[in-house]
Amino acid sequence: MRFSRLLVTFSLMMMMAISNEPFALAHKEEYKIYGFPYSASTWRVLAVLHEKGLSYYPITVNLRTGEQKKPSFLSINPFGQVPVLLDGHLKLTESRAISLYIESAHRSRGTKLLNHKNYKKMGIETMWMYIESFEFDPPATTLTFEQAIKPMTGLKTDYKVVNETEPQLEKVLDIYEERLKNSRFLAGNRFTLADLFHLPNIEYLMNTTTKRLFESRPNVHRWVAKIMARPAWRKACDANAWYDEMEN
Ligand SMILES: N[C@@H](CCC(=O)N[C@@H](CS)C(=O)NCC(=O)O)C(=O)O
Ligand SMILES: *[C@@H]1O[C@H](CO)[C@@H](O)[C@H](O)[C@H]1NC(C)=O
Ligand SMILES: *[C@@H]1O[C@H](CO)[C@@H](O)[C@H](O)[C@H]1NC(C)=O
Repeated sequence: MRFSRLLVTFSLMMMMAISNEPFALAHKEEYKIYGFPYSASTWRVLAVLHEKGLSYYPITVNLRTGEQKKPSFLSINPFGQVPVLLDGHLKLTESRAISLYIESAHRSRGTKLLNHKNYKKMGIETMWMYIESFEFDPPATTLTFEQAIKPMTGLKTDYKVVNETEPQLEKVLDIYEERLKNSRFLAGNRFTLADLFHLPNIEYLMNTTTKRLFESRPNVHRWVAKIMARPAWRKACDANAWYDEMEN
């Protein structure tokens, strides 16, 4: 009796040591995600969850009916935006912060999306994450909004804005083209959060004429093809996968 209890305790300790995170398998309802299956920022977080092999509990906030601006949702995120992550009593907004949180909480699980142990590598990775946020995202989001989001909601694309914004994106892509000559991914030879953060806008932009800016740069093109093909990404931006998860 005592021996078997000891054995159970020992096995549990071993499991925790191996997984480096207590109760890693009991996460089924651990993460609740308020999101929308056509929302680029929601996809960013879902990509991380799929890379890590974590399931999640999806809560749909219908952006098409303006649910995100209703008092019930504003009490969850006063900015009226998705995604929002709930981990027990912890609530986080901002898709990149949520991504970093999940990656840090499950560093040894699934795809390792950052170098937590090497502060120099981490520095480079953080730098590329911020380059995405401050250099790539502003023009990319404008181009996505004009050419992909507006038409979906019955609004007209402003081609003057598109024409003015594309050169800003080109400047960034020229720098990426140089970087990717000598590096398989932006922060080095491994896929990291820095690459992943680009995917939501790229997914939309590859359906627009802006696609040519990516395709005319061979190293950028190779990188885009490689990151877009990741199974975790294909699942993240598949609306059916969101609804399937709701049924589980
Ligand atoms: N910086 C935020 C942006 C979130 C965001 O823009 N979410 C969009 C969907 S992709 C949204 O909720 N839009 C609804 C609205 O603003 O009314 C993040 O990365 O999470
Ligand atoms: C945008 O640029 C294209 C290609 O140069 C041009 O044909 C078009 O007239 C421009 N549109 C606007 C509204 O400036
Ligand atoms: C891009 O276009 C394809 C083919 O029309 C479609 O299946 C896909 O959902 C589109 N992707 C986005 C992000 O709109």
